[in-house]
Amino acid sequence: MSGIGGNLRIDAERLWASIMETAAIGATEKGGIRRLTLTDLDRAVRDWFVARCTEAGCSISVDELGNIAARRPGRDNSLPPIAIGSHLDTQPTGGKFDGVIGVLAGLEVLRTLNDAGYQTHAPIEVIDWTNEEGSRFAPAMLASGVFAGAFDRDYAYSRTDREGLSFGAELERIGYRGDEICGARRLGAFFELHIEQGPILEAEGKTIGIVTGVQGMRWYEVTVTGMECHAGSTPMHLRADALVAAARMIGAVQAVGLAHAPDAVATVGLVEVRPNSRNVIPGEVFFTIDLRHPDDAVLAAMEAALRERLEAAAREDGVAMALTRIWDSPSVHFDAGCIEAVEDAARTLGFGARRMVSGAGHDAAYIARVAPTTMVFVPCEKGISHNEAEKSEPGDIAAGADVLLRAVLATDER
Ligand code: HGY
Ligand code: MN
Ligand code: MN
Ligand code: MN
Repeated sequence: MSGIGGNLRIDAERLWASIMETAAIGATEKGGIRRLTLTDLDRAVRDWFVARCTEAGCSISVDELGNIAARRPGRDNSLPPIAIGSHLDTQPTGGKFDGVIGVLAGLEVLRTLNDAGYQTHAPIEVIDWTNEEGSRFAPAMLASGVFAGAFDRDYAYSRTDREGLSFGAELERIGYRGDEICGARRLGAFFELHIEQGPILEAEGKTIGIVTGVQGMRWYEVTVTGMECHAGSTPMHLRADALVAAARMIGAVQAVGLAHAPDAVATVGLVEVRPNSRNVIPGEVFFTIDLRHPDDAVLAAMEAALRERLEAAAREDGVAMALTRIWDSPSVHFDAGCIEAVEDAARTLGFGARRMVSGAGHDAAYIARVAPTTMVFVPCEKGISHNEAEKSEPGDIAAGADVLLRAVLATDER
């Protein structure tokens, strides 16, 4: 890349300070963040983001899914914007960096361009995608999925949390239901900076992950129905214990994951026992399953094996079992041109880098359907994420943001 663009570097301290500022919104005692989608804390961090981008001279648009786009004009505003983004919602025991660094690195790119008086050819947009985590409202990446045409608006609005509150009502309540049609605008390219959320970069001593794609992911819901009965007066051979059956099924989920390891992963993360009383034999258990694998055909085989095992367990334990797939996000391959821009930037800036597939899901997985897309990973300590102890170094995050800046400017110049 020619000219001053090649010499621009982000302000690492300012970026770190913005990350620590947002970490205070929903801070937990253990040093993490609890900032679930469409809660008052999500509204607070959105308000913070809109205020900072407005101060940076951006125009703000909010679409009907609550996706916020902060736009910095370029020389030719008829061109589709080059977008940078990620998410500001977190897991219940989330960390300071998951999603946040992708949005705030975008803000830092805008600030750096402003400081340098650098005018890009195309407009630049920084986007906060609603409900990436999928913890409160399943599935994950819901709003970037609507933007990419994977879901329709009303399906997203209809999704409810475990208290029965709907996505649409909560979006309205926090005041972020915009009127722009979600997905109506074209993006020229999309770049997402994210912590790796795995151990590879740290183990190899690399600073930058050049992300070539995202593995396939499927989510399921299981309801096991037995018979509530008295814990004291019901003989063991007369029971239809939903929790004992569910426990065997959960063991089967792990067995399916292990059978296709090391590339497969299988997780049961949410379990509800009803009536959840210590002297009642559980009559019903609800639990979720998260299956992932880089190869969609293997993912399909894992699903078939899972279904067979759960049905056999239900028969043997004399309970009913309903297994519903609620989400299927096929594996994704990112754009070769964007990948090269990231690879060239890491090489020019002298950072150790390697190509890799993402184990975690990201908004980029859906945006890749509608725009040339890729991701930049930076290490996190011991690969720990979705955990309040999540940690990433200021130097690594700054390196990722500089690679992002350079890749965006190189794409803008093409
Ligand atoms: O589930 C995921 O991989 C993402 O963190 N939502
Ligand atoms: Mn994330
Ligand atoms: Mn996450
Ligand atoms: Mn994610």
